Formats: sequence, C-alpha cells, structure tokens
Amino acid sequence: MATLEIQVPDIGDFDEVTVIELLVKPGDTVRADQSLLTVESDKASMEIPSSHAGVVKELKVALGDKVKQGSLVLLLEVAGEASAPNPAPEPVEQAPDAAASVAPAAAPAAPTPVAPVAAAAGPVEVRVPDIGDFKDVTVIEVMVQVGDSVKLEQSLVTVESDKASMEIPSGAAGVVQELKVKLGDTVNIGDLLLILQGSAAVAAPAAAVAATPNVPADPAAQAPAANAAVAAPAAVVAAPALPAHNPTALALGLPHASPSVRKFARELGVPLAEVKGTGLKGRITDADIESFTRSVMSGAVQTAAIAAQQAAKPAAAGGGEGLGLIPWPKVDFAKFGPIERKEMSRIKKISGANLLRNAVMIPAVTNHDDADITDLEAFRVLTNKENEKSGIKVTMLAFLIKACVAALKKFPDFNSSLDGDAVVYKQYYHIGFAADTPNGLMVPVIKDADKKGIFQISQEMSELAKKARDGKLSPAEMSGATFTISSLGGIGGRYFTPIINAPEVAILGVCRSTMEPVWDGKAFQPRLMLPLSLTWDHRVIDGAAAARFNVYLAQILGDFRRVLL
Ligand code: CAO
Repeated sequence: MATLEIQVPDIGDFDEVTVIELLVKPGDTVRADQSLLTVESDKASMEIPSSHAGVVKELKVALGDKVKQGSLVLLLEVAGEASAPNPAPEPVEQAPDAAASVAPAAAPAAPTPVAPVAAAAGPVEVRVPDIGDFKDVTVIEVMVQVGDSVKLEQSLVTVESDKASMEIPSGAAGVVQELKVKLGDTVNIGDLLLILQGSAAVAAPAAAVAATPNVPADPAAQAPAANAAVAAPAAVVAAPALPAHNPTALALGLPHASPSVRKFARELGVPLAEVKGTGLKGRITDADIESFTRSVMSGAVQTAAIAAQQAAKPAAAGGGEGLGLIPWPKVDFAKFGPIERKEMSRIKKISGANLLRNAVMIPAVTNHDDADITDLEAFRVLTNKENEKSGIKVTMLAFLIKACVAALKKFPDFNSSLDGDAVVYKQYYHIGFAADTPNGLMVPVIKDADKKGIFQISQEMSELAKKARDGKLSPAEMSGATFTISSLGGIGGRYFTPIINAPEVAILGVCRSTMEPVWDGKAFQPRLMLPLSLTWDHRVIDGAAAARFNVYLAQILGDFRRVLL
C-alpha cells in the first residue's frame, strides 16, 4: 500500500477556485478518473478527477476552501506500487505509507481571458474561444436571443463537457443579429456562436490563438481583432473573461450546479431552474435533485416549480394577495368547539403547492363520458381465472393504460407539453398513475407502456404501487410521465375533475364502473359502464379534440380489438 497526495492539477488561468462540492469521503473507494470534488470560479465549474484508483484516507479540503494548482486535496491509499498515469509533477513514492505527490489527470482548462481592444461597427462574428482540452462540448444554455443587446463580456451560452461547464461571454458589444447555435449543439474552438451587430468594444481572439490550453495568450496575438471589419463580419472569439461574481446574472441565468448534477437532472427530466439549491452559495446538489424528484407526486403533481410555489405561498398559507385576491378568512375555530391542529405532512405541503400552481395556471376543462366495459371486464375476469397460477392479477387500470396509449397515438396533442410558445410532442408513452399511499399521493410511471403487454403492465403497476405505499419509489420511477391516469375505481364515485399534472396537458380520471340500463334501440340492456373524466389544457387542446379522445377511448374499451386497427 502506498499513500498518494492528490493535488489540484493545472486548472488553467484560474488563480483560486472554491471547493463547492465534495464527491467522496474518507473510506470511499474511488476509481481512476472518478471525480473527487467540484471547484468553481465565477464563470466555470469543473470536477477534479482522481489520477488513481484507491481508498480515500483523508480529505484535506473542506467545502468553501479556496484552492489552486498544487493544493493538496486528499490522501489516497493505493494498492501496491502506485504510478501516475498522466504527466505527474512528482514521482510516486513506493514506500509503504509514504505520501507521494501525484497530479490528477488533466483537468478542464480555464477559458483564457482577453481584453477588449477596439470598437467595432457592423456585423461581428462571435466564435467559441479556446476552451482548453475540450472537444465537442454541448451547448446547454443559450442566454441571449435575436434582438438582445449584449454587453462586452456578457455571457452568451453555457457549454458543458462531462466534467465541466462554463459560460462563454461575448467578446464584443452589440445587438444579436443571428444565433448560430441552439440547445444541444456540440461546438468546438472557432465555431460560430452568433452574429452581433457590433457597436462597441471588441475583444481580441486571444484565447483562440493560445498555443496550448491553460497557457495565457500572447498579448501580441490580440492585435488582429483590433481591426474588426466593418462590412464583412468581424471574426471575434467570445471572450471567456472572468468578471467579478454577479449574483444577479446567476439568478437570471444558469442554475448553479456542477456538470454531474446537471447530467443527473437531465437523466431524471428535472428542470434545474425549479430546484432550490441547498449547497454552498445556493448550489444545487445531487441530494437536491433527489429530494425534488421525490416530491413529485400526486395525481396533479409532476414537477415542483419553486418560483411558482413561492408565488402560490400566500394563497396556500392563508394569503391570496399574490393573486390579487382578498385574504384567506382567518377564523378562531376553537371559539365554536373543540379542535385539534395537525401539521400537514411534507408531501401534502409540496403537492398542495403544485396542485395550486397547476389549478391556477392551466386553463383546464373536464369532459365526462362513459365507456361500456361489459365485455372487457368479462375478458379480464376470465384472463385472471386462466392465469391464476401466474400470480399476476390483471387490473382494469392496465387495460386503461393500454387504451390510453392508443388514444394518445391517435391524438398526439394529448401526449405533448407546452414549452413557451412551442408544443413539444413526445414520441414515447410513459403513463403515470396516481397511487394512494399513507404518506399522500404518489405518481409512479409505467415507462414505454406502448411496448408492454397487459401482463407486464399489471405486474409493474402492482410493484410500483407497493413501492409507493412503502415509500420506496425512486425519483426515476416517478419521472417522465407524458400522461396520467387517476383511478378511483377501486373506491367508488361517479365523476371527478382531476387536476393536470404539469407539464403534461391532460389527465384521465376514472371512477367505479356500475351496471346500468343502456338503451340498444329496442330495449334497455344491463351494461357495465365506466365513468371517464378527461381534464385537458385548453391552450393546447380544443374541446372537440377532447370529446373525440373520449369517444375513441370509450370505443377501444368497448371493443379492445380496435387497438389493432
Ligand atoms: N370499477 C369497478 N371496480 C374497480 C375499478 C373500476 N373502475 N377499478 C378497480 N376496481 C376494483 C378492482 O377490480 C379490485 O377488485 P377486486 O379486489 O374484487 O379484484 C378493487 O377495485 C381494488 O382495485 P385496486 O385499487 O387495488 O387496483 P387498481 O388497479 O384499480 O388501482 C391503484 C391501483 C394503485 C391505482 C389504486 O390502489 C389507488 O391507489 N387508487 C387511488 C388513486 C387516487 O387516489 N386517485 C385520486 C387522485 S386525485 O386526488
């Protein structure tokens, strides 16, 4: 065994960076290249990977510490004789328990600062500067749009590799004439980001001419941009300069989170902008993403928008002023008789805020209809009898999920979400179902329900419902629904008006089926009728489409062979 000193590697031009996240603790086994901690400057965050596999013996930094190249990060115990894989400044000690200095694998290079050197008029091409060793970084945020006035050094886009994210500020001032990148694009050094109608200082493309990452550009190399052309677009490299920390910009722009947290959030479909960070300086941590996702529950809750929750708070808490309403009545209930006061559960508080937001913000309409499920119920009962030994009980809800998928395919508007002025049509069919649990409502999700059969859906549903009741649903199991069904069929009732699970645009409520006399043109026949209540977002869906959706759904439930048509 040898003990290695893991130090902060060359992190480019950053003088000092703050430790904002510790990703390991003493006793943890780490792989070579595994991220150990996240450091952050005012414009970039990066993860510092381990150069070796081993066991963390001692952490030498704490949250909030300032570190720079060469700072000792931790002591790592490595098996046998350690050797540094990447250029290491110090040879590794081989003596047992001797501490050795090892530089971790190359860390992300810092964008190189450049200075504004000249005024420009006319179109100015703003390009990706030298961003160090990164290739094919992804644009994860575009902070400006056409027509925006951009100041020199104002952040334009955020790019992200698997280990770092950084904002790319503008090397020129002006008005955005044309955007050349969009979310999800991959870019490299020199790629065109946007064209500005230049009006002020232009930064020289110093970063672009820096010979190697992490090496400050030669000031002489800044000269060409001083002559930024007037007629032809001037080639300007976005200057990754590092102005002083600007909390306002942060608040308005990129949520504060490390690349791995962003990736985690993306995997779960969590909108980072809606997550409240509890880390240093309000930074969003993995735990925040997890607790956010855990709070996604109830028949009317999918995502928690903190901002909306805040806005909704006055009303929820007894105000109403936020909505311009008269205050909630304050009554001394004890005056009228004995009372008991109980705090609402955390889940109820969170889901309440979400329900309120969804109820207030969505112009929702509910259509009611009935489906004749006489034959389907007979088939279900027979199927269960025939498959008694399998241990899988086929439920009406499984058929409903399958029938809804067919209806969603026929009416794609119902499987969409609103995103600003655009409608996002999802080509996958993840169906959430409201589950009543002792802790409150949860909405587990059957993923890819279109690709699953009734048995599989029934089995998954019963497993997920059990997990929900036991409080063991993982965030991933509650994420990504495209449509939700809330079934009160096992309980009773006729119709109700479910609240849409934003950002979905529709939800189906189902109540208990009852035997009813149905006129067949000659006589009343006893038929098993299932009450359906479809709530839909009128911004995306029209009443006629909703009526058609219900009619089609009822037709399928009436004769499941229609699914094949
Ligand atoms: N009509 C008549 N009977 C129905 C029915 C319907 N629409 N749906 C279910 N049933 C019957 C079942 O067949 C079962 O009967 P048996 O025990 O005789 O077989 C019984 O009711 C209980 O069913 P279930 O509720 O256990 O199973 P399910 O698949 O219908 O539902 C689940 C599962 C998790 C959705 C349900 O347990 C649940 O939690 N429902 C509540 C959802 C809710 O609260 N929604 C409101 C949200 S808005 O506040």
